Amino acid sequence: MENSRIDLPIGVTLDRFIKSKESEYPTAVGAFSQLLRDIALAAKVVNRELNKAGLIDIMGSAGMSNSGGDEQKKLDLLANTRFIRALSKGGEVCGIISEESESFIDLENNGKYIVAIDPIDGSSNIDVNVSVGTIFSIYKRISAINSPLIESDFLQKGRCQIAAGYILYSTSTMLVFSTGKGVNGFTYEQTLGEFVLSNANILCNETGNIYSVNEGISNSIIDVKVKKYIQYCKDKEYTARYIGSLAADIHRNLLLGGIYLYPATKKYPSGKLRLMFESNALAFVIEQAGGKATNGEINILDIQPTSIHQTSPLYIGSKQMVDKIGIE
Ligand code: AHM
Ligand code: MG
Repeated sequence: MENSRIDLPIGVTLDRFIKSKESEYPTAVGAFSQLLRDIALAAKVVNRELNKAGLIDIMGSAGMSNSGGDEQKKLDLLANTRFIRALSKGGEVCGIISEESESFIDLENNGKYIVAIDPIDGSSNIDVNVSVGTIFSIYKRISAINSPLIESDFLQKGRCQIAAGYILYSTSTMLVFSTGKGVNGFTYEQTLGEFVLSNANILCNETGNIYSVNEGISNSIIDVKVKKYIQYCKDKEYTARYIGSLAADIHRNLLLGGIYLYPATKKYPSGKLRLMFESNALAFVIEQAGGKATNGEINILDIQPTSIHQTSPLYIGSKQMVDKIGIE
């Protein structure tokens, strides 16, 4: 893994960080930087809205479901609007897919980038004041500019991501992302209105003693080797930690070492989590930090997506722990 060491001090703003790293970005330096800024701006807006939960009428169900059949919360829709608006304005992004939208959005411009976004992940936690996240992936457009976008612009392997990350709305709000050269975390400083570098060059421990799985699904896990692995975690007296908010669960395990599992179950025979909106971005970040993510058979980043909303089992975290699942 190429992991460019940062010479910038903790506390440097995201903007300065982006400027200082521009020479490392793949192409179209200015546009890519602006895209990251747009994501950060939308994150600030969503953070502001989330902080009002409980004070104004933005909690609870919107009375609709998304294409995966999940109930949409008011804040799911609000965050979706905020991110799409922020990404549409600059012209850097030509197409967007969102967990909250049925099909892809063609912005009909000459932008070079495609964004996949889960605007609020773990939204069932909003109403009880528990951490939620935003998860995003950035790809390069494949089709020629000046032509309509096609599905293959979006159905790219996770390996093709040029950047990915998440925003965690929690004790503090953090933006953690990778542009393919290591992982850096920025904490939102409310009074300055700036994300500042707080966790430089995050590395995931090779192993750990935290396992994160919804134990309620234990009896309906299809893959026997996963059942055995969970039993192994118990035999070893590992610590069980599960928030039910993916970015938060991954973030903890990224910092402390651990594994997150969402296997195929009788209810979700191909897994619950969305490859394009959740698993790919987090797999990219974890791999850049030295960890690993698989679907139990192959690396998440090597799965060829066949539909925008497809799901997959997900085993992600410290490399040795993920590898252990495959060993009977
Ligand atoms: P969502 O995208 O509808 O919010 O669902 C995804 C969430 C993840 O954040 C979390 O890890 C998982 O679903 C929890 O699922 P479960 O409640 O089945 O354990
Ligand atoms: Mg989600």
